[in-house]
Amino acid sequence: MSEKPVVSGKPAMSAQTAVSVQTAEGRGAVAVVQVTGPGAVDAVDACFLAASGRPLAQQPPGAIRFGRWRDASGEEVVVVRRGSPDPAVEVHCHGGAAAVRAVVRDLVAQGCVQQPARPEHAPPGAAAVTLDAQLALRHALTERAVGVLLDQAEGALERALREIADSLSAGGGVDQLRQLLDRAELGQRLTSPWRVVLAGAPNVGKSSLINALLGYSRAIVFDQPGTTRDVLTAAAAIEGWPVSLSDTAGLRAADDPTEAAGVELARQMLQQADLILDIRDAAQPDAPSAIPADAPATRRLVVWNKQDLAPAPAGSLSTSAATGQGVDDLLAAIARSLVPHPPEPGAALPVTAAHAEQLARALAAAQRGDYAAALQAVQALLAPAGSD
Ligand SMILES: Nc1nc2c(ncn2[C@@H]2O[C@H](COP(=O)(O)OP(=O)(O)OP(=O)(O)O)[C@@H](O)[C@H]2O)c(=O)[nH]1
Ligand SMILES: [Mg+2]
Repeated sequence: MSEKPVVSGKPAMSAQTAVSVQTAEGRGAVAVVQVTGPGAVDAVDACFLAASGRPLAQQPPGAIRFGRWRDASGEEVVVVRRGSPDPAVEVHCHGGAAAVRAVVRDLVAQGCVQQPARPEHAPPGAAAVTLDAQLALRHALTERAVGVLLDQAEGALERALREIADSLSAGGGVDQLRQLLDRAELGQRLTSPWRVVLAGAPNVGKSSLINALLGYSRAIVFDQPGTTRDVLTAAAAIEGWPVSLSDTAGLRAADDPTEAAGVELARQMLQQADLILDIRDAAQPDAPSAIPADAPATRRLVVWNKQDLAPAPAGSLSTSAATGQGVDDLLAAIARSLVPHPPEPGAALPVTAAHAEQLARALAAAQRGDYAAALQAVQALLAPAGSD
């Protein structure tokens, strides 16, 4: 989750002055960039022209000053001088990504070192993984995701890793590592949703079904095949897990160029899917699956729709988008497919791709009997935040 440090042209100040973006990524009315360390006031003074004309160095701590950023944009900013004994300055600028990047870039050019935002409540000496979880919390997509990330932000992952380190020291730990790695996908999906794609032949009821799953009318439904052309994606929470649901054009060899473009888009969506819902028409039980052979061998659920018109094959997952029958069971099946073993409260899980990679390295080392290398990989995750 950490931002990439910007490389400065100037040598970094000897006692480090750090710049970090305190607000969440994405659009917001205002962003806050914080500068801390001995050179904070000078660095901001080099970039900021107060409306009063008086440099920040001549303002008392606590002063809030309006002015302009000294770059081509001349953007209006508010600067807050904080801190004694430790100097700190906050720059409040427009929330757009470009404005924030420009402010950070200019401060880095003054010798500040860019760092990931450090949450106010990060305990001193907290492991890097705990800080990562606190940062991930800002991007949690659902309340359930918040709950799981909060457990990690309060130390669940850190504690599990310490136990694994103890086991590795005693020549064990493989099963514990494997268990943690099994949850790596879930950890990352708490901040970036699973992609669930509805696909199938034209007219089987994909758009009707996405509307039924979402609980509101998002996609156009029509009784002619070839209705949906573009991919339509909507955010949803299924049993509290963040999911993006995509409706796609009916898969067939289409003559119409617009429809053919839609079918091509649908094929591309299948390549990125975490779960494919292969929608069939219960009234046409002998029709083969329309999912192309080159679709990835990812999770897949066959769903027989229009079960109000004809019985679905015994034991299959079946729905009627028209009456709503089976829709709740389908939601439950999607959740089970994505998260077969929901974590119990307080359970540990890795939250970033970097955690997962490091754990995979540790597991591979432990499996080949190199417990020292495995321990080293785990200890890298346990290093105090900012120590690398
Ligand atoms: N009886 C019945 N009709 C349904 C059901 N689901 C969809 N339909 C009807 O089937 C027709 C096609 O529905 P759509 O949802 O547009 O089908 P689609 O798969 O999105 O079609 P394309 O976008 O053309 O690929 C419409 O007339 C719907 O009202 C169902 O469960 N039962
Ligand atoms: Mg459709």
